[in-house]
Amino acid sequence: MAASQPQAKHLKDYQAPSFLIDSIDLDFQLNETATQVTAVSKVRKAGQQNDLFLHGEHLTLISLEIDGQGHSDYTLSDEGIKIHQVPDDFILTLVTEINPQANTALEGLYLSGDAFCTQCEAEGFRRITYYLDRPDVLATYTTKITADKTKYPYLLSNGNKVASGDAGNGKHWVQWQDPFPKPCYLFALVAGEFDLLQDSYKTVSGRDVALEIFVDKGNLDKAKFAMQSLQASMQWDEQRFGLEYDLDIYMIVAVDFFNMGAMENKGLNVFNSKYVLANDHTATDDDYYGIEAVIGHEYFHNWTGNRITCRDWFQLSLKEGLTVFRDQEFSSDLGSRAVNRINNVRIIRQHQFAEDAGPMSHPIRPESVIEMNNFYTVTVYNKGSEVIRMIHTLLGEAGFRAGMDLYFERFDGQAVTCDDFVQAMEDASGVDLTQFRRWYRQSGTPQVTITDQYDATTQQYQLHVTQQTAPTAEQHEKSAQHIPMDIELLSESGEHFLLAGKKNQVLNVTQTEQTFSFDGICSKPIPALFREFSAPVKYSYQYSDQELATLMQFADNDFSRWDAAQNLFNKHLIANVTRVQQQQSVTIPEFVIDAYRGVLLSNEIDLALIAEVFAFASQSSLWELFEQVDIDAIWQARQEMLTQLSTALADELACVYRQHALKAAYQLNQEQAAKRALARACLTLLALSAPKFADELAQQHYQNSDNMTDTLSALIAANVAQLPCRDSLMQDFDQRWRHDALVLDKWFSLAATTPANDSLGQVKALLEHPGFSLKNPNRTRALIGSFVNGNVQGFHNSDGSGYLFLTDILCQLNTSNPQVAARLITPLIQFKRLDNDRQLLIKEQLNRLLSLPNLAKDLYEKVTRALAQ
Ligand code: B3K
Ligand code: ZN
Repeated sequence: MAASQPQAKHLKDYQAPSFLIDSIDLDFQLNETATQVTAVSKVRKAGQQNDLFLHGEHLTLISLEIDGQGHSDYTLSDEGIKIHQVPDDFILTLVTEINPQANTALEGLYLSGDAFCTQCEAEGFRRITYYLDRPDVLATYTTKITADKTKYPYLLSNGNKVASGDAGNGKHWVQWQDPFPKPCYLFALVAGEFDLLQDSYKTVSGRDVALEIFVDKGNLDKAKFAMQSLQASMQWDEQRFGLEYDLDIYMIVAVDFFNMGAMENKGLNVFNSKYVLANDHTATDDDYYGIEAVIGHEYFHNWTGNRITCRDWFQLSLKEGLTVFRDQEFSSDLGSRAVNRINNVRIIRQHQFAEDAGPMSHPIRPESVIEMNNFYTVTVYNKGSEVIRMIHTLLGEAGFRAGMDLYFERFDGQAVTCDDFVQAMEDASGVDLTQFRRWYRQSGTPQVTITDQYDATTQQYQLHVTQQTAPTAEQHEKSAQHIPMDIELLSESGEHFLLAGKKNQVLNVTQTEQTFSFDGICSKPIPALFREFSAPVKYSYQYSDQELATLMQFADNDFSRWDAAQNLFNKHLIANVTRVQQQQSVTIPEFVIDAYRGVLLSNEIDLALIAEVFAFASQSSLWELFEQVDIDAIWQARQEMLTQLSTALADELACVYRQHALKAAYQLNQEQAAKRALARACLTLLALSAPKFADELAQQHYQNSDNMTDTLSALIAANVAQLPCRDSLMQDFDQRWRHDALVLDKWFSLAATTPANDSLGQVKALLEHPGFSLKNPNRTRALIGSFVNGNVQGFHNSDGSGYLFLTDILCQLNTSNPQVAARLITPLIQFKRLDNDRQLLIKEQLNRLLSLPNLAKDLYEKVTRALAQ
């Protein structure tokens, strides 16, 4: 048990700060093991209290002065310092010492390789100095950094560089000034030796902004795409939202040791190198799109997050949901809207629905938190974005834009709440969002059930809609949500019935039970429901195979076509799981195979969409379809269905593969990417029924590839089907790419997802690979994360060995990097729908964690919530 039990904080207890800090001057004397930080803050009283409490952790206090006088009336604790009897207005000078080298949690100031860098969100600044570490305290910053000249030629912080000089003894210094008041979570400092890519951007009002991307020595050629993405982001935000950049310089630094994707620090983003470095030989199409999206996301935060920030951390979705929405729109405007939508929905269905159904369920605005880092979740981010998207659907593009304009006009420079945002949307558009606000406080996935009725004599069609949200772990009472349901109605031959003159209509589902009537419908229609995934809900309607095939072919909305294919597969998967459980054989009707054949050979359907239809849902994403998850039956049913599809479509798959595979020198564009994706889908599926043939194709594919996307396609096919060439290709890849950390991560990830019987043994052996280190989050996620999330058979082995293995790793990470540990634990806490034997094995491991003497609060929160289920 943790020494003293960590306490939760509650949204309802929010109180405005009783002191404010208007400006802070920071001085860093950088040293790997003993960095001295001097913080001079202008503090003023804003409430009734006489004692000032400042957060601080892992700090050594050297001195404390008030208005230049030594002050010893204070109390230190593990959480911070309480300074007693302070004046109303004063200058507080604090000198502290920290040890960046010992900081393996990668929060606060730490070393990534040979460079110093920081990560302060959510509550990392308190590891740098004692401070009011809360987002509603906004101050202007000046930062002076002094360090060794040769080891740290670049000294960076937020804002504009205002002075620099020689400090003697082989040291130099640089001073930065950030004119925009900000909360301390946006503070950043970087010092190191880098290669620098420079460019510029002329803003819409004609200001020149210097753009700088810092990468490890030798990686300059891999920063170009990130630079283009940054310029594209700046232009897009001007065009779509009328938002211009505000400083004279925008810097991005790529580091190898980083807990998450990237961080939007004002004017100085720090990025996981995974989201910066790319060239055609090292990066896949998806890597490129990921870079574009994350560069965009962090850039868009400058307005949604930095200029307007959160009042408290419960409001995190104010900036994250909105910024995810903005980055999704950016990717969709630049690339394929359909492919983007499909992939965003895959995340919701696979991960967010599972979070809602698990012990960590929470509304997009959580109400109670022990460790804030545990709430950077698919719910806050991705469901948060879906909630913004619903507002966009309800208001329309013009209404939404008016709402955004009003939001910026009202709140620029302030720390605000989700309610403030919704109010601006409502005021600007006149659309009533009273009931809609419930999405912010109610967790869980609404289940929408739809039945219909058609009357040929009156030509009236009715949709009966019911909604119900099951109780979640932390919230038992649920009410009806305001759900926008975007529909199309198609005839049997695929023609559209016009709905108020249009092919689609958005229905407002607001009651527990509701009926919608449509007149003038001359034959029984087939409804396409939740077009474009217009709400983050699960829905059911008893479609026949024939109806789904019609939607796959004729729905106007690309997402709906893909979704119909999902429904068709899922419907038969569910039936086949039952058959497997009853020891019957798995079957797929000829008609269903024909429907897939029709898609594969279609000249009408976009290639990218065909590729998405043939990129079948992973094992664990199918779990959402079941109340009780029978891991082995689902595995068998899926595997056999895919093998049967593969057998039946072997000729067509081979033909489509040949038509599109490896046709031209690599270029990153939508058309080519679609061809590569389709070739991969064909090859991977073919490998299941024709391993000998696929083995030849995979080898050729690997040898002839001039890019990482195709190289990986060959490896993926060889890996999932355990083709004979698998081991030699893997070996060759390892030899070839051992020097490149990001590419090696792909190799670790493939190795971890091998379907071989002794996969756990192989993963354990790889802990000794020279390129592996638990200290590096990317490597840890590549090997351990891929195993526990992507290797269902290996991790969920009924002997419990996978659970034991993960827990052993978590015990180590608990002390070195609790944030990474708390991410990795996810598959271990979402056990409620698994069989009893596995549940028992898992609980045993969770109890083992709970008995650790120093269980970090990140893990404590998740483990206790899981065991309380
Ligand atoms: N705001 C950061 C995430 C910080 C995570 C802290 N554990 C990146 C982002 O969402 O843009
Ligand atoms: Zn973000």
